[in-house]
Amino acid sequence: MFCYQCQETAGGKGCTVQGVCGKKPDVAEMQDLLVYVTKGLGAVTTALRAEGKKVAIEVNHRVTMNLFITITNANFDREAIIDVIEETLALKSDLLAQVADASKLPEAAHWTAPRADFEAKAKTVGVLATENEDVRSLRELTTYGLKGLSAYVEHANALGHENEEIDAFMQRALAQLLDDTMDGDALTALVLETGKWGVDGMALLDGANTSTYGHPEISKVKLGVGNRPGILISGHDLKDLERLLEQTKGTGVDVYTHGEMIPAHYYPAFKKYDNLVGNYGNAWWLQKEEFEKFNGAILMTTNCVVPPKDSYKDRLFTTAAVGVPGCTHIPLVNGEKDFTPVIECAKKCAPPTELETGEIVGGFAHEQVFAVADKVVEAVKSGAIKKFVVMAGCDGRMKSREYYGEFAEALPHDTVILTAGCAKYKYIKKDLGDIGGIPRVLDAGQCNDSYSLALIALKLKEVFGLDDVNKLPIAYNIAWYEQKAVIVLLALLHLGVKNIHLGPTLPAFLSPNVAKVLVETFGIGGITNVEDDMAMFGIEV
Ligand code: FSO
Ligand code: SF4
Repeated sequence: MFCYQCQETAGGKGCTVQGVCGKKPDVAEMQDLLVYVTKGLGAVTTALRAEGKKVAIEVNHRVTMNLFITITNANFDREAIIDVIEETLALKSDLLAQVADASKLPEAAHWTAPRADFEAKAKTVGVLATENEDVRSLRELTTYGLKGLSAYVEHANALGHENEEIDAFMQRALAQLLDDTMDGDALTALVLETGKWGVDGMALLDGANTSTYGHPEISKVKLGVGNRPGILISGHDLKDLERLLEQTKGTGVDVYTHGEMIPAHYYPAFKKYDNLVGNYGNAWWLQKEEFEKFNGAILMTTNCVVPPKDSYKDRLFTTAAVGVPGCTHIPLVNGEKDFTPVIECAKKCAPPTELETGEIVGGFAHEQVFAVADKVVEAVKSGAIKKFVVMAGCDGRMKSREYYGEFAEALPHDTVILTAGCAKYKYIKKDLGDIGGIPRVLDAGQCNDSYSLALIALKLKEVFGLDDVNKLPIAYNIAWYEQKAVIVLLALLHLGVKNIHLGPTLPAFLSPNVAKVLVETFGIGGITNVEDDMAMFGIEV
């Protein structure tokens, strides 16, 4: 196997024996093959569109789901992935028969084989199949951006929001990743174009979430527990949370959010459920201890699942793109999901063991921040706020990420942290105070809500009458982990944001030449230590 798509990749170079995430080589291979056949499907649908033919929504959904399955910590179930490859091959064959002139399509568009041959093929189509390291780097950077984008589009689709243009782009880009005539310049342009569609994808999801559940508002989220059995729901899928809350009404089972589901509490529509108790635990990487202590049923709606311990494996359920061998998967049947097995499991469980008490405050997505914009602008003008620091992104296992908690604490009191994604768990429970009533940590929501942070920056640019978003007093100190963070980064680059610092380490999939282009064109950099970085960001401590 060879995988270097996430920040925790072995030795900062690549996982070759087994994933640091727990992904075994036989699963990694099938993910490689799934990406390959999905590229082939993209080539077929792109040819159909070029011939003026319509591509069905189900095909678009197949592509996004396939890519989502291969995101870090989404699916460890080899058999389930093989089933998806078979389904994709069948779909691809049907569509290929509709292409008038298939002679120019790449090999991946034509390739099909019985299950028994998957393994041999998989070994030939991985990341290292591209020999030139710069071409490989640009191809993978695009691929990871597309994976992140597919997750956001899938969540929007789950709420009935579609954007055929984004799907058409993703499929065309997949096809272009098979095209050996795409040189470095063409691939660099494709990377940047992916960022453009990343903005559109996040806007699609923002529209889906806010039109369905209302605009996030300042909210307090409880961290303690009740005395009834519970279900812990993790991941990003708000539709699954809604279904679960509807189905647990009157059952005596409480629902708690975990990890990236915490921002659900900020949406008006979820406040009406009195069995939505609060948030339990922290970011994804602490789940082994926290799921054990939760005692109840656990529902993983998206990444990030860690291969579970036996102590709670029978209480862990998956749905959508997520898969863990041996855990019950709740399928979508006729547009609905039946969470009865999850609820019945919870009923037999003890209430959660309390980890902490207190509450956090969040809900600072675009509309809420715009509502207090006068106050914010006044604070900037008076000098009460000297700088905003975007600390969005991801949390993870590496000890080096303690930097982010230390950085947040070391920031002077005239700075405000803008955050989104699970990176916030490093500092959201610390009392960093407020500036004239404005909390010093403003959490917009999930990683996809980085879109809100971009809108807030654009709004500030307008209010202050600036011609360039980079003239704002905003520093970008972003923590990344997996491929959704890649699409967020590409989206920010598309919006013209410069001098973003990424940590705790730069992506292994950036070749020296590609990294050089990003540094020279966009001022992208890494991090060092809190003290030096404060100076580097021009923050006076
Ligand atoms: Fe992932 Fe990062 Fe959203 Fe976390 S991009 S790791 S679970 O911030 O948040 O899915
Ligand atoms: Fe390694 Fe990350 Fe790939 Fe897992 S997802 S195999 S940890 S690079």
